[in-house]
Amino acid sequence: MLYPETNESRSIIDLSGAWSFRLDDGNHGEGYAEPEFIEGTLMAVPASYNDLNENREYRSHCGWAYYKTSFTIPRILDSERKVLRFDAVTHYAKVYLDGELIAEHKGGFLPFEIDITKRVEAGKAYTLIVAVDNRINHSTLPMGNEGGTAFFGSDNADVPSVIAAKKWRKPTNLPNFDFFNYAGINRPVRIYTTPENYIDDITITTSLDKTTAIVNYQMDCIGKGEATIEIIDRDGKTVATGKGCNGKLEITNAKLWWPYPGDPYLYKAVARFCDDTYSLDFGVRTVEVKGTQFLINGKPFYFKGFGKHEDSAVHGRGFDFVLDVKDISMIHWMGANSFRTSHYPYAEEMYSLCDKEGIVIIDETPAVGIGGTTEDIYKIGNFRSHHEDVIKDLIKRDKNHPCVVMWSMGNEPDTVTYPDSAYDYWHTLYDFTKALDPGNRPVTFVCNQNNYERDRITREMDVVCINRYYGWYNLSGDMEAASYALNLELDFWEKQQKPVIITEYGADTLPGFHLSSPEMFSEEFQILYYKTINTELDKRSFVIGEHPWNFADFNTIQGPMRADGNRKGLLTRDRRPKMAAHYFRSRWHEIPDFDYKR
Ligand code: GCB
Repeated sequence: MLYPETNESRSIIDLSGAWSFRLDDGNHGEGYAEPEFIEGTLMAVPASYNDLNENREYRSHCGWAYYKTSFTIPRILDSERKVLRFDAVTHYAKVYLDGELIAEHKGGFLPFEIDITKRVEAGKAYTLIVAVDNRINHSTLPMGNEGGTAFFGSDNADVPSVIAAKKWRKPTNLPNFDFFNYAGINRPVRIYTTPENYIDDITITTSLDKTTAIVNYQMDCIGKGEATIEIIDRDGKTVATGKGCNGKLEITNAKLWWPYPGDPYLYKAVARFCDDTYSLDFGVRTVEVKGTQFLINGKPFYFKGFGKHEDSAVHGRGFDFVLDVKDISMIHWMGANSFRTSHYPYAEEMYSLCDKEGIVIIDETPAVGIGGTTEDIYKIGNFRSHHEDVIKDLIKRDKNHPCVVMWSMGNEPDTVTYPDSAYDYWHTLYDFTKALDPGNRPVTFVCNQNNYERDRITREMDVVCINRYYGWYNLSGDMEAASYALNLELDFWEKQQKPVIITEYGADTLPGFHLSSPEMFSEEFQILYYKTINTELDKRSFVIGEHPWNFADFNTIQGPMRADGNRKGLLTRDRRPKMAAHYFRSRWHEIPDFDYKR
């Protein structure tokens, strides 16, 4: 799916701004959205609505909310094809144009679009209403906990009064995951235009034959016309040209895309079809898992980076370009080279920044929270087809980004309560994902701290990605015992002969809380924790990456284990470094991106 661009043949009308907004009061049933109903309070688009109004309902709302705006297409665009594009509406959207339902979309982190050419006339004003549902359950990704149990705390205690109170209270969202369930129109809404005959999609894959890049391209064109493609290098020189909707091109002495501080070299593919044009940046690079190594351009890469979140004060999960630029700067500052889009696909703009800045991404679906019940979630949940749709859409959206080097199908599913069901589910999904990616990237999912001997499926992934909290959630505060336990587990993984990334490890830390003798929550403990674990990781050559949890503090559901959010950030929520950020900064600037542990 192509990101909207303005060029000689295409234009964009940005619908960002102040929309009218109202929370459903629960009296109108699902998806009620008449234009008269909607006049409400002011709401920013894009943004999460939760922190933008002091009424507590905004934060705790569970159900539908309605947005309304209006637009007019300029007459000058009358003859163009017009597409209404939503980059992300979280989690379920119904779109009404002048009162008529024109689209529905499930899933809160990927784009969807509607061709409105036949529905709108240039020069006329239209009303656009978007109904948004933030409810989560066993059929949604991320998953809600239908058992009525809060993610944190002992809400499940067998206390009659508590059980009665849970039945009595208003319907409430119970996330089976640890980040705030921010909702709303989280990413931009745009109308873009194309000519009548247009380029619908472009797929570019590259491989290398010594120093020559083989570039395979595929243009999905709608209508009649001639298709051509031109590859332009960074100096503006044409290095290859092709005719037809697909073909194979060669770039001699190709410059490769390398992670920073290497040169993340990008070529530009200018595709033309009839009157339409689209320019796409792409990189020439290879990715491969070989033995216990992860090779980029044939060289063993070491992942230094983080699990992140799209999260900031006021905006919530709303698209924030300023924050993305700041985050990239902090990633470079710390000497990191990668991150995982935990726990959902991020805004497309971030991937383009990472292409340009040479930052490697493990691209994750929103499949987080699969579990949380004593029953077999793979049997009682109804999420498989949605999971497949999300993977299809993710790959369709991100397939051309050189920064994306691996797909993560999800985070911390239950793989041990019913290990055979988990095996069947994830194995078949792995095959499904593999078959879809034209770029043939490695595929994985991220496993939680569990009985790794009982878990049958994690070891089957191309790269074993494990989240481990030795010394925090277990053996709490005892880093000697944590180190002992970690080593026992690493002995197990060593035998599997797979590359392993520690995709999460960390300790909640209150900035400014200092102790002479490190105990939990102090800045000194966070450093002790990481130094202890890193010492052990450094001894194992099959451990090919370290992703501390988390890049920055972030908001989550309130509960007895969280004071003002999850505080495991190396940075505070407003991106100030804790002491551990300085520790990693000096460590990572010493660790090479390639050939570490050789
Ligand atoms: C995890 C989850 C992550 C949590 C983290 C924590 O294993 O993957 O979403 O935020 O632990 O801090 O508990």
